[in-house]
Amino acid sequence: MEKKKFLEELRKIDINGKDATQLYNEISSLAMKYIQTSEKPNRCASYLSIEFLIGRVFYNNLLELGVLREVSEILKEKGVNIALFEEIEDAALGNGGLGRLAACYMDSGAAVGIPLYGYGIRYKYGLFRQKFEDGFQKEIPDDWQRFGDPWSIRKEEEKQIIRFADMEVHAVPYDMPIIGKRINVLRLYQAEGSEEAEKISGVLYPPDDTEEGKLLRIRQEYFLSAAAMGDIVREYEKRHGNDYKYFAEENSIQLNDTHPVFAIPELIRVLKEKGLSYLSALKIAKQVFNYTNHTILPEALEHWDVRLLKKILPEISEILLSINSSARWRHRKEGYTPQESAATSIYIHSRRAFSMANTAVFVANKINGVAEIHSEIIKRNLFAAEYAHHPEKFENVTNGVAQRRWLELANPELSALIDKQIGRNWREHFEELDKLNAYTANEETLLEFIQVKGKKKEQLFRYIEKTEGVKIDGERILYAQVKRLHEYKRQLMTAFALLRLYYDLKEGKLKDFTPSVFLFGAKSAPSYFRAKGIIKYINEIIKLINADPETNGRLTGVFVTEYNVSYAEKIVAAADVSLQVSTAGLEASGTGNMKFMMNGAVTLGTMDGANIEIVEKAGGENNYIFGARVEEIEELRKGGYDPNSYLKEHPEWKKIVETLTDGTFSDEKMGYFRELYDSLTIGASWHKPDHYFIFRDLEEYYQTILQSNYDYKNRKGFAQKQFKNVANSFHFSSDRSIKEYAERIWQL
Ligand code: 26V
Repeated sequence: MEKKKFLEELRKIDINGKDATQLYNEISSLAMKYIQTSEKPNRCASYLSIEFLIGRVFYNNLLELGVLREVSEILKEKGVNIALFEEIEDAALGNGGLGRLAACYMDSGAAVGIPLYGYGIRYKYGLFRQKFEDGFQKEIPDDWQRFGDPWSIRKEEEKQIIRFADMEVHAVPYDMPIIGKRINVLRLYQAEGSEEAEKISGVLYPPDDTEEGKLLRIRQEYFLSAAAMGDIVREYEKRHGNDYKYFAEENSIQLNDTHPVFAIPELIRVLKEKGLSYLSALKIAKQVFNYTNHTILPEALEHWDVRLLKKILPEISEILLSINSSARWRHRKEGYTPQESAATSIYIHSRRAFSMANTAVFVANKINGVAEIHSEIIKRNLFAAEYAHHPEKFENVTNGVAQRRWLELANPELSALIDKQIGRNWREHFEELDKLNAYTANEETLLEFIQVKGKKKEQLFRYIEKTEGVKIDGERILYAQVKRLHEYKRQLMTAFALLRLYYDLKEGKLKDFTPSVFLFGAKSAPSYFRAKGIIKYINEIIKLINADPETNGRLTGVFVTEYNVSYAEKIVAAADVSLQVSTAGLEASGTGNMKFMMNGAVTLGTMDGANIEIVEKAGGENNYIFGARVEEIEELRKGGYDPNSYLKEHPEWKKIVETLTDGTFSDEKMGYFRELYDSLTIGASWHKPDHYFIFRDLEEYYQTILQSNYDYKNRKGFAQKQFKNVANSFHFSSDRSIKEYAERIWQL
């Protein structure tokens, strides 16, 4: 980029009479003029994902271009505070970890100079925006495009036609530059052509509880897959015409979970259309595709009904059946037992449906989990049959996060402190953070760290006061649990612990309690009844606590509204304690845990996902681990777990849990709380009572919170634990992850 020229042009911008949106568009468009994407080499990797949770690009892009400071200064001269653009809402084209991971990986690919090209969907409406009414979640459509989209370029000339049996749809690419050592491209497709067509890129995860909803999901997944395959094949043909023998050499395609798995039959379909035999096409597919699994929760593993598929994608359905036959044939040849055959089957007779995960597992060259424990679990349980015969296909790549967004941008104050000790190189070489270990006992460094933490908390508390109307003052220890709302993440367990703190404080049982703030942030899927009940319940508890003058000043709860990437940047920088309390074995990795660690929060959590690696790197003595390990959970699941007898033996917890039904709190007769109570004590739908083992871990959780609270009294000692987490977070850079993908999976 010609930095000087850009800055000169920027100086000329007339700000008079322009509002934030106009200025934002003008400055962004100006920057775009100076961005030249890198040449795409013959050999590169493609990353297919149904979600890309980019967050706000304005500051990040200026940072990556190396002009953020200058732009801020020039604007200041003109009387504009660069923070003005925080008014511009970020596009949430994703809903959680999987989507944010895709965004961090794009960032890192560019930063370390790997040719990595993203393919996704340009949803008109991203994940809903959240409001609370009386403590109930309300969803508002996320019309992000109303601010303009200056960071993308519509590529009309590269539009393609995607064919369904009953309709044709135009896939129009919008290219977003991803800036780093290289400038890569994230290509998001918009569906056009008719009102029906437009629905395909209408909204992220449309409800799939009706047949129409399921069809729309299938259309979305196929739309993304077919557009991406069309693009990759077309690029290839520019170089080699109809000779496909170099295709596998030049392409690696990463399937981010199963949503883009239709890319497999689609590539085979296209190659057949070009004249290759089915078997040669399958052979190519087996070399180019790789699959990342991001969850083992059965309800999230996709199965598509053959009847629905036949209706709108008959050829794809036929090819899936052929792949199923190929798999059966090979399994026989390789001696899979009947049980193993059944477990790996692509077409599942009893459900009359295709297993998208098994399709990916059969075809993929490499299959990976996203943290060590998760990769072990998929080898041992979910994909055990395939692992028994093909251990060489399995890899682990532990997730990572982009330190440029999650440390440099989110926490300039801590970044400055790090720069002072070890220089600025960590932005590109995060392993250098290790050098901070030389300062973890340095009194002056710790005092500065405490100051930075205090400042970030103060900034967050002022922001919360403005946006949520909750006033928090004075020295507080800040506990944070921010993530999607799901039962397995056990926000409900935190709610119980919080209520217990409140009662114990009132009863004078907690003498030396350091004033604390419990912060929640989470969106619930709109149709997830129990998750919505948990939100309401937490909000009720918070209302009770915050209104009580007796505990006020010692305990505060806050459930931030509209938790998103930008809010996360503020929270991870401020938190003292990162709550990561999923049932062991169920959180594939977590990435929030890494963001908190980088910013000097200790992890208070279970031995699950990447928590295990965090503790391994930063030391058990610098974190707070509690609860059943995965082996114990697996044992309990086999039988012998009785949540009701636990409640009988622990009246103090019984009292707390019964606030769900004894009238302490009201869900306005909507039945939410009763249903939650029943799910814990009787079981509901296909789940046993307390399916996520809250009562097994509750008391230990509570004691661990109290321990951390007590330890915080020694502020310097606690800061040392926190700073050790910063110093040892270097393993969790997505630069490291993406290099592992490049070396071990893409052979780039
Ligand atoms: C499934 C569904 C089902 C339909 C409704 C919407 C929805 C949304 C997401 C999913 C599965 C997503 C899987 C996922 O996000 N996994 C997360 O991936 C992170 C990145 O690897 C990882 O850190 C988290 O532990 C894991 O939960």
